[in-house]
Parts: sequence; structure tokens; C-alpha cells
Amino acid sequence: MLHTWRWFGPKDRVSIDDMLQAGVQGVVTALHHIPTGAVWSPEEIAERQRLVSVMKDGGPSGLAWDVVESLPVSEAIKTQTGDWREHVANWITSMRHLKDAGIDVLCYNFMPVLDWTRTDLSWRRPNGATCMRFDYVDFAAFDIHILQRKGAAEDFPEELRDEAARRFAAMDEARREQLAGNVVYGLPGAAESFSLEDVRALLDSYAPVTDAVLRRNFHDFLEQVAPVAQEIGMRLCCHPDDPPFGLLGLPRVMSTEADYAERMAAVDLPANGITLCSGSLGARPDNDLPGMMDRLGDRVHFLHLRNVRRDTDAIRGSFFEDEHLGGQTDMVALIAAVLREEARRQQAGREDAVIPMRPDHGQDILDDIGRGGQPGYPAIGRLKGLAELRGVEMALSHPTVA
Ligand code: DNO
Repeated sequence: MLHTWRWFGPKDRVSIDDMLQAGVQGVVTALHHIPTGAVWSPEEIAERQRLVSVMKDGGPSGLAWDVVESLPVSEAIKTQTGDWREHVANWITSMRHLKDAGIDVLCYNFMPVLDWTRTDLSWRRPNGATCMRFDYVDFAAFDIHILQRKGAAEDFPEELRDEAARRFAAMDEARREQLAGNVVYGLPGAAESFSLEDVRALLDSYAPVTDAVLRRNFHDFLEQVAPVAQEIGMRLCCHPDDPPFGLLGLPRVMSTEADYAERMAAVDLPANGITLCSGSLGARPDNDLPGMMDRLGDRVHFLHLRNVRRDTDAIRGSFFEDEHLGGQTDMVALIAAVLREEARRQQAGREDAVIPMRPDHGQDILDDIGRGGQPGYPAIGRLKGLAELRGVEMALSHPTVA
């Protein structure tokens, strides 16, 4: 695996020097300041590459921008409304500019309205570390009582609805504000930050977009972008829904192995690939991550390795972000499956035999606590995650084991 690390650009408190000291080999970044739907110019791309290539003292970092995460897909494209055709054309132009700059892997997602969703950004663990959590009762309290979405109550079983009402009644104003902020104001990397009013308007615009319509719009998008990607040698990799089940009555089409397989079959080209995110997918008990790597590995162009622990075995439920080797995904088995895939690619002489991986998220530990870094992206928590994942990889590849 190529050990990469997400960098949010010059505003990120975790520097290029920090990454190097964490043992990182490549960088994942995006031009977050460019509005969704607009073209990423060659100049902007070159400037980000320059920033990645230098250390604080001006010396060379030896690092390069290896993976784009994400080139956002606009709501207009997902709903096929407004300027969507122009947005697709711009998306393709940006992809061409990125490839011209030597970048081969491009991650995106097709989640309506909200990118990843959490209710708690610093949930305390017994050892004093903090992590992110998605609490389904809090989420229902948000949906029914804060957002007051039409029809929200009917989307939850009665028991959960009652629990959410009690939970909401017990929250003070500050917690209600915080909860709304966590859900809609945008987590790191999300292309957009919304007010409650914006979200209500967007939800209205999705009223005609059923799962079937979103799927069709997704396939239309793929039919336009994937052949170009194939022709120029760009590897597209769609990130799964996070969490991988329906929220706010919105359609969801990238949550399971069947979803992944269907999206890939829709445009059956190697360039039309996936990001295997063990943390997002792992929030559902029916997603078998090592099995998915074995079965879909051929088109896995990017790996997000992280782990979650679910409160229940229900498809929709609460979970928290556990340590990389904790949680319910068997990380050793998953990495073993990745190594098998890399060996297959090597044998086949594929140029992409080494798959880029990033230690996704991390708990806030030691000096991360109170540092005010990006939620989910602490320096030390990720360094620990990367070190553990690297250790597993090295052990599994050692001649006395393999
Ligand atoms: C969260 C991330 C997501 C991801 C996008 C990919 O930490 O994994 O925001 O970057 O969904 O398009």
C-alpha cells in the first residue's frame, strides 16, 4: 500500500513536516476553496502541488499530491436540474487538468446534500481520548424536533421516536445548537456548509428524486465521465455513503456491496472504480469488508482504513469511531485481502499494483486534545492509526509469515 494522508491545504494545522514525521509517503488533498461546479484551473492545481512539495524550511518534502479527495459532484448533477450539464463538463475539464498535472486517482461521492454525518465530534472514551460518534437517537431528535422535517417522525419506529422526544426535551439550548451544527454546518472536506433553511430547501428539491432516480442520474454521470477517465488514464473511485443507510428521507445508492457492484457494472470500465472505506461501510453489519476486498478488489483504487463499533446489529443504528485495530472490522483480515489483491496486480503487470491507502480519521489523544484541529483528523491519533496499519502490513508481508 502507498501510505497517504489527508491534508486540507495551507489552513490545515497539521503541516507537511508533521506528515513526514508520521511516516507518510503521499498526500491526499483537494481545492476546497473552489466553489462546487467550477473548474479547477491548472494554476490552482500547480500551486497546491508546490505547497505539498516543500517543508517549513523551504527544503523539498519529497511528497506529491497523489490522490484527489474530493472533486465534488454538485447537487445539480445529482438531481439533474439547473446547470447540471455545465457542471459535468466542468468536472471533466477539472479531471483533465488534474491528469495533466500527473495525478492519477480521483475520489468523489454521490451522497445527496450531506457528505459524512456525525452527531458528536468529541465523544469521550473511558481512557480520556475522544472520537466521533453517530447517535441514531440524537439524529432522530435533530430530524424531528430541530430540523422539523415534514414526515420525519414516520421514518422512525415508535420506540425510537419516543426516545428521541425524551432526549430532545433533556437537551439544553447549547447542545441543540451543537447537534445542529455537527449535522448540517459541514464536517472537514464537505463541499458545502448549510443553514437549517438551506437544508429544508435542498430536501424539497430532492422530493422527486427516489433511489431509482438517483441511481439513473449517477449512471448518466458515469457514462459521461468514466470513458474520458479511461481514455486519459485517471482512476475514479466513488466513496460510499457515510453512514451507509438513509437519512432525512433522502435517497442513498452507495451503501452496500450490491450497490458498489451495480455502479461498476453500469459502466464496465476499469477507470470506474471505488474507494473502499472500511469505516463508512463498517457501520452496517451486513458489509463484510475483507470479503468485499476479495470480490471487488480489482477496481478498488483507494482505501480508507478505519474502524467503527456499532451499538446494535440493526442496519440503521448508532456507532462510534473506534481505534484502527479495534472496532468490528477485522483489520488484519482486510489488510491480508489488500495484499492478495496487490500480489494479483503485480502478477498481471498492472501499473496500479500499489494501492493508495490513508489511515482514515483518528481519535484525539495526547496533545490532540484541546488543540482545535479538524474534527476526525488529529495529528497524533492518525499517526497512531497509520503506525498500527503499517505494522500489520509489514508483519503480513514478512517472509517468515507469508
Ligand atoms: C470523511 C471523508 C469524506 C470523503 C468524501 C469523499 O472523513 O471520508 O468526506 O472525503 O465523502 O468524496
